[in-house]
Amino acid sequence: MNAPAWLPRFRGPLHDARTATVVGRLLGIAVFLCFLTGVLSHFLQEPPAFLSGHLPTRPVSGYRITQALHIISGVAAVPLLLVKLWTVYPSLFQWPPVRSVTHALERISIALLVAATLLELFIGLLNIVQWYPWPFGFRQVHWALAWVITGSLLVHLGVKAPTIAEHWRRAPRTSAIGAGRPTPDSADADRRALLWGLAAAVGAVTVVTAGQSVTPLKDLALLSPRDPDVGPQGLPVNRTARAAGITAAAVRDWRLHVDGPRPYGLTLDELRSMPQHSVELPIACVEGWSKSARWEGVRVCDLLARAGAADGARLRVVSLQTRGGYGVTEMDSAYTRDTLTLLALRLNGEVLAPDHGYPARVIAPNRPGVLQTKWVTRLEVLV
Ligand SMILES: Nc1nc2c(c(=O)[nH]1)N[C@H]1C(S)=C(S)[C@@H](COP(=O)(O)O)O[C@H]1N2
Ligand SMILES: [Mo]
Repeated sequence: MNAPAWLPRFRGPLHDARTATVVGRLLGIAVFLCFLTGVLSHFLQEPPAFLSGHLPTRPVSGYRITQALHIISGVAAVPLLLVKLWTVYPSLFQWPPVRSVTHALERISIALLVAATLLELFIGLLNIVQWYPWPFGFRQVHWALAWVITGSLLVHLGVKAPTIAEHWRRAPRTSAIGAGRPTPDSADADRRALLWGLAAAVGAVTVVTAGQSVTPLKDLALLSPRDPDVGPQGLPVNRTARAAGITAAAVRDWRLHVDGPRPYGLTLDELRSMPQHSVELPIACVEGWSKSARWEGVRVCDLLARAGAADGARLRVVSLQTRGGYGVTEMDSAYTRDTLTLLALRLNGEVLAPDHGYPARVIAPNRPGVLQTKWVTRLEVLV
């Protein structure tokens, strides 16, 4: 069947399978890295039962690195995806549009793959700039889309496996035959130019975002919404005390309550008279910025032992917060057991600033920033 005359014709040499394979490979690496670091981040935030008690608390800055990689690979995937789509978009106009049931399924899976990936990257980018203009929970949707992408990507790779295999290596030079006619490798120079341009684009977006967690690049972090140096006590703030609805009265009447087999309460002075420990740990936000700091306070394991909790108890942490999410979090036993996990009272040599969680906040090793709960008032031992 001939294609109707109104369909566009494409003659550009880079709308070919070799370019699609080369760019697809690079995109695949970025997506794979993003997927692995994303699964890790999800498990640290919402541990499945089989990981309970086994969450890794070392290296203490592990999450700082993996989440930076997540953001960097996600941002790098944007120019890669755009070039990949540009390379293959002529096949949107293939004729006939549907040849068989298998062909129809393949086209549906690609539509799903493209739509889900565009949406995934888009909401991820908005999350980096802390803009949530939608009514759904970001993390649940980001997680679900990751699996839609995985499924449709596997179908896509399966269908395209023969083409990918055929174009994995550069075609051998065949210029001897058919002089003057385009040969399979006549597009090589164009392709090389495209890939250099793409490398420059990926390099540029990486350099201007990576600085929010890679300190030597911090002056180049033009696209990062947060400067890791700006904020009280040298640390950025995501939610201020005011935004969390922390009132002066609530802070004045503050006591720490520890619920366990032998519940007790402590004033701030009593807490300060317990053995104090000092740790160097980063806040590593899921949005990609991170910053290391020195924290001083009481070990969570000491507080729990005093309440008669069994070694390695799980914990619910309740803050004074009255508005917005993350006021109540749970802490896996891997952290409660760890002597680096503190109920911190001081930051970088000073009493915690109100925006950093005064009077007391949680700080634990290798933990997503979102779970380092501020304005803590109650620790509940879970059984
Ligand atoms: N109670 C409470 N604790 C919280 C938050 C919050 O919104 N409420 N935000 C978390 C997030 S997302 C991060 S990244 C860190 C930021 O800590 P900082 O403001 O001390 O730098 O605090 C965490 N602790
Ligand atoms: Mo965060």
